[in-house]
Amino acid sequence: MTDLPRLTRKGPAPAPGLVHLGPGAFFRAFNAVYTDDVMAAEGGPWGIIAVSLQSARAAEALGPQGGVYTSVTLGPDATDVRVIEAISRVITAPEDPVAVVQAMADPQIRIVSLTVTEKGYCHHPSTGALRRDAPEIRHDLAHPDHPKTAPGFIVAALAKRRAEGLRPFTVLSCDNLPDNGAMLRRIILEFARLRDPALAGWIEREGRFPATMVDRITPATTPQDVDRLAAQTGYVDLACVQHEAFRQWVIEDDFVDGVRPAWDRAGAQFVTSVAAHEMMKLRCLNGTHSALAYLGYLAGHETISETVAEQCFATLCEKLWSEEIIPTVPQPEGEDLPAYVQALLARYRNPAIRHRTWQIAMDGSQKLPQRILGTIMDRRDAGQGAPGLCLVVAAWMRYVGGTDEEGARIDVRDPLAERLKAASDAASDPAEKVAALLAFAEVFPTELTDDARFFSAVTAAYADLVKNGARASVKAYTGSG
Ligand code: CS2
Repeated sequence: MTDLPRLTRKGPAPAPGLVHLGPGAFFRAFNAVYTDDVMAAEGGPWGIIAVSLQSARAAEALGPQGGVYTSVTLGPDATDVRVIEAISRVITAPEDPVAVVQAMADPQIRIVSLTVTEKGYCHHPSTGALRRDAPEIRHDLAHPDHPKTAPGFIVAALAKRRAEGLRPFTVLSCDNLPDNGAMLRRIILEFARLRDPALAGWIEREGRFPATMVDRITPATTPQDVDRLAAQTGYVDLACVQHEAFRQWVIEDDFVDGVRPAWDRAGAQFVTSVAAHEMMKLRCLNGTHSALAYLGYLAGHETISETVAEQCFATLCEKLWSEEIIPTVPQPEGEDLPAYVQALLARYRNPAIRHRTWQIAMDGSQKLPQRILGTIMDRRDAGQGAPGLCLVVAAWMRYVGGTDEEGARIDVRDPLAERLKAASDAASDPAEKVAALLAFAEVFPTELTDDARFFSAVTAAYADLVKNGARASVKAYTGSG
C-alpha cells in the first residue's frame, strides 16, 4: 500500500471556533462528524483545533493530511466511507503547551470540548474530587503557564481570557462520566481556587459546563483497517476511524452567551437535563460492555460480537438489564428502555465491528464506579441484591490479578494496575483477595467496602470464577446450565 498517495486536504481549512482536547478515535468518529455535518449544512466558523495532551500520534497522522481523514461506517451488511474536513489544525500539547493555551484563549474560540477518558479528569473516581496530590496536578499548580493536564489547560486559558477582558469559553465534557458537566465544573473550580480565588469566582459566575451523553461504538483503528480502506479508496489515511452507524448525542443547552454550533441540525438533542439519558447509557450500555469485557475476555473471547454470539453471554446482558439495571434507571424522555436495550444487543452483535474485549477492559478502576457500582448501591439502598453485577465485580478482580484462565499473563492497562496486582498477589484465598481489592477507596465507596452482603456475594462469585471459569459462572447466573 506504500505506493499509494496519502489522503490530503483539497481546499482551505475551516476557521476555528472550537478547541478539542483528546483527538482520539472516538472524537473523530463523533464530535468532528457532527460538526462537519453542521458546517456542510450552514457553514459557520466551527473548525476544530484538535489538541493531543499526550502523544504526537494524532498530529503525526492528521498533520500531513491537512487535518482531513475518513470516517468509515460499518453496518452489518454495508460500509459507508466519508471524508471529514472539520479539523482545522492539530497541536501536540507536550511539544508546545503555550501554543495550546494561546489557541484556547483566542476570542474566536467559543467552546472547549473534551474526550480525555475517565482518567484525564484527574479525579477520584469514587468521590469525584480533584486528586490534589497527583504529581501531574501538583506540576500544573507549580507551573500554571506550562500545564500538562486537561484541568491545568482549561484553567490557564480561562485565566488568560479573564486577564484580557474576554468572555469565557463553554467547557463541554464528552466523556462517559455521570453528570460530566457538573463534575468537571467542580474539578475546575477546585483547581482554580488553589491558583486564585478571584479567578475561581469569575469561572463560577460566568463559566458554563453543560453535561452531555455521547454514544457511538468506535473500536481502535488497526493497521488492517488502514490497508482495507486503502484498497477500497486508493489512498492511505493514517487517521481513519471505523464505527457503527448508530450515534446519539444529548446535550444540556447551557452555553456561554448561548453560542454553539447547531449540532441539532445533525441530529443531536438539546435538552434541559441530560441526567436520565446519561444514567440509561452508562448503566445499560457501558455497564454490560464492561461485563462482557471482563467475563468475555476470561472466557477466551476476543471481541464483543464474538462474545454475544455465544448465547449465555447474550442472556447475561438481557438478565442484567431486566432484573438488575433497568429497575434503577429513571425513564428518560422520549426513550423506551426495553426497546433501547434490545437495540443495544443488535449493536453488540454487529459482526463488522471488531471491538476488542481487551480494549473495553482498560481502565476498569476508573469505569467501575459509574458503570457497575452505582447500580449495586441503588439496589442495596432499595434492599435488593445484584448477583449478576457482583459477578462482574469479581470478574474485574480476577482480570486485574493479571493471569487468565489458561495461566497466561493479561496485559492489564489501568492507572492502578501495579497496585491492584500487588494487592491481589499478596493475598492468598478468594476472601483475602476480594478484601484487598475492596480496600481501594479510589474505586469502592465505604458503603460497599463495609457491606458484609456485598463482600460475601463478590467472594462467592470470585471463588466460583477461579474454580469453574467465567463461562460456567455466566451459565450458572443465567440458568443456562
Ligand atoms: C466502551 C465505550 O471502551 C469502553 O469502555 O464501553 O467506549 C463504548 O463503546 C462507548 O461509550 C459507546 O458509546
